[in-house]
Amino acid sequence: MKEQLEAIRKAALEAVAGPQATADLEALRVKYLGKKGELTALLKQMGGLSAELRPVMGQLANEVRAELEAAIENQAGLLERKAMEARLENEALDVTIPGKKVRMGHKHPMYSVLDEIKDIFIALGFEILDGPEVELADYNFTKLNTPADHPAREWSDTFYLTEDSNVLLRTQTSNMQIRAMESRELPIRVLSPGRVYRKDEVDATHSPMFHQIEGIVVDKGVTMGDLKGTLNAVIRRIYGENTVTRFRPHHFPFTEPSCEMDIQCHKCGGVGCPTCKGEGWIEVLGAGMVHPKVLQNCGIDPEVYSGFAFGMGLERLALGQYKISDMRLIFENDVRFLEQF
Ligand code: 2NM
Repeated sequence: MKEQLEAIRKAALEAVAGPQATADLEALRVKYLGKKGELTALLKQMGGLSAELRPVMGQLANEVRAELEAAIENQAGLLERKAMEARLENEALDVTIPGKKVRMGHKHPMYSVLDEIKDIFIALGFEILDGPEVELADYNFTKLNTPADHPAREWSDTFYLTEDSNVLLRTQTSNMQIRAMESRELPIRVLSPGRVYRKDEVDATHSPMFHQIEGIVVDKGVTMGDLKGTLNAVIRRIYGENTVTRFRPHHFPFTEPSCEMDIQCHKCGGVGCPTCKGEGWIEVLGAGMVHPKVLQNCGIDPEVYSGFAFGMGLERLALGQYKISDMRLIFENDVRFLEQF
């Protein structure tokens, strides 16, 4: 029995150092130490030994088992470390490889112009208000003194969202002026820029979606003088302190009196050139004193309060500012175009 045990010890220890895969090592463990393993088989024969020999062989068998178990564990640890090293090598990251360059965008030129204008009005004490683009006809038209039979409410001009013409895409941002007058404590100074929608065909100067900047001031004793002073100050900030301006009479349903504001062409000094289409003047905005009916519609007493309001197109402003000849370029978002600003 001693020889058999020694033989198993020698063969097994040699064998266990061989396997490069855990499965092979496990097979060896089963072969020697498993229920039907070689060492186990020998242990089962112990019963047949003499009383003197049994403890001696028993001790030797236990030594062999312990040695074998230690050798298997040792080899398993070795395989594990090798596997980890291989993984580390495979999954290694070269942190010195230059990264992929992220292409940074920048603000759209039209929004640069808008931000500049917002800053000018904020400095004058205006609040900036956002509002819904899907609006009730009441807020887009009726309360603005534009009743149901007014030509501005034609189906051919406005995107209506319901058959009864009560819900629509706003055609101007004045809806926010109305909401501000209705909900805020007076006095108010509000600027509301945003998208507006009209059923226009696309060409160099028209788009069914464009941006307006409208503003309103309501307080006791506001006059046409405040309107002219404020708008002159703003326009000179935008176009230069020496800009010459003029106000022409006009008509809007929501203001009375109403006017349009022109700047003298900065290219030709008013003589007439392609930039001003020979006029010498360039129209920049519409304005007027808020109609007493509009104030009344918002629960404001026109005998106590008065106000002025104005509106200008942001695209036209941006086109002029950046000398862009076609409005479509503003909306196409071709990077080759936008990169230039
Ligand atoms: C314009 C021109 C003139 C305007 C009027 C109002 C309100 F709400 F007070 F009635 N908001 N915006 C207005 C006045 C808009 O756009 C060319």
